[in-house]
Amino acid sequence: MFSIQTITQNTQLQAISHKVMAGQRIDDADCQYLYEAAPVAFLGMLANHVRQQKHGKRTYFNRNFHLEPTNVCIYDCAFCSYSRKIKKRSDGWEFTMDEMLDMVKKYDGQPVTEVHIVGGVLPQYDLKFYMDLFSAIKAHRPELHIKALTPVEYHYIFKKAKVSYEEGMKMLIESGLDSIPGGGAEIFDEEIRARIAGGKVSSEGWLELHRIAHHQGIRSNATMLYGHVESYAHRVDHMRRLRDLQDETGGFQTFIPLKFRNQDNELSHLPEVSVIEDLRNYAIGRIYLDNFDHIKAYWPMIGRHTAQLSLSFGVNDVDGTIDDTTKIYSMAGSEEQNPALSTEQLVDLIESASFQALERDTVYNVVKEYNS
Ligand code: V47
Ligand code: SF4
Repeated sequence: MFSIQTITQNTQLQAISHKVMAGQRIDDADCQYLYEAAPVAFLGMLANHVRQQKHGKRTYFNRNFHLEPTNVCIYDCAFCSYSRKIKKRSDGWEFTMDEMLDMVKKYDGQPVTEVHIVGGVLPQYDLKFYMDLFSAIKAHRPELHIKALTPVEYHYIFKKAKVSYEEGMKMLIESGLDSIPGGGAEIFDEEIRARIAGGKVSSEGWLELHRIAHHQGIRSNATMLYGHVESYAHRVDHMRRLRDLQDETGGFQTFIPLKFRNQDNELSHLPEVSVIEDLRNYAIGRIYLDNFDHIKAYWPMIGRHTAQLSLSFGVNDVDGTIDDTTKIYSMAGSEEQNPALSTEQLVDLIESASFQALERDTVYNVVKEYNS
């Protein structure tokens, strides 16, 4: 008969698994211990149990594309392979409003449901620019969900426009902003953040902007950039701050662990962590973040094969079709150099791992159920 004792003789791990099986929350010390001591098979079993309780075999994807206004940036994050510093501006791109609207119009007649807008930070992309952009997109295609910008941009553009976080967020929502992606979180620990995050928005600022967005009625995602100079304790601290805010507002939809990729950036001397560590990290995220409904493997970053494996380690979302519209990860060395998957390919990826595929919109309404 299968039991937890057949997977591990370690009594501390057995005690943690009893808590999880009983639907109890694990604490920070438990989480730290999982990182330090739990074998990947044990974590997979436990995380898969939690995911099956919440979602059964249901696994989501959407039809989306990205708009990246610029890859020039005033900040200088050590892990970023994408940005061209302002001094090397001529190497990068800076799209105009018209160019961006043309990119949106390219999808006319296609059943995409979401545009994800994120890029570098530059003075000309200010609050007014984004208000005009969102309004113009909505005027052209009202049903297209705008998931846009992160606290990195919000902090900068609201400060420049001399408006409070609350006022700025309200103005963007009135212009058409529908939800907020999870970027810019990196690692919240202040010492690590100072080393890698190039002077952008503080951890407190990141959390406060999501809190305000939730209070104003929109949903958001959260990321964690792992596998660089942080320790396990920093990952636990990061997830604890997210779990606390989620207890307060309930506004987060999805947690997205992002694996540090080491090509062409200031941290290129660091090796990337193993696939085993990726799977352990997804599983621990699922087990610890008991108040997050969804855990996403972002396939353009982690690669489609690891994304498929992750479905047995607590993950229940693989992001979307993308249509080769993002450069962040190919420039950082991901195996996905021209990220684009058709819905058929995404469904096959999910079904061949023995899960059920569902197309969703950004806020997890089901668009289509597949039962091949
Ligand atoms: O904040 C940048 C990360 C993030 C590297 O909410 C890197 O649905 C690894 O947040 N190695 C932006 N990661 C992307 C993002 C995102 C992506 C997909 C879906 C959603 C969502 C959000 O990309 C940045 C940073 O943490 N990043 N460079 C790198 N070299
Ligand atoms: Fe700029 Fe974002 Fe790259 Fe940091 S991660 S340098 S804020 S584009």
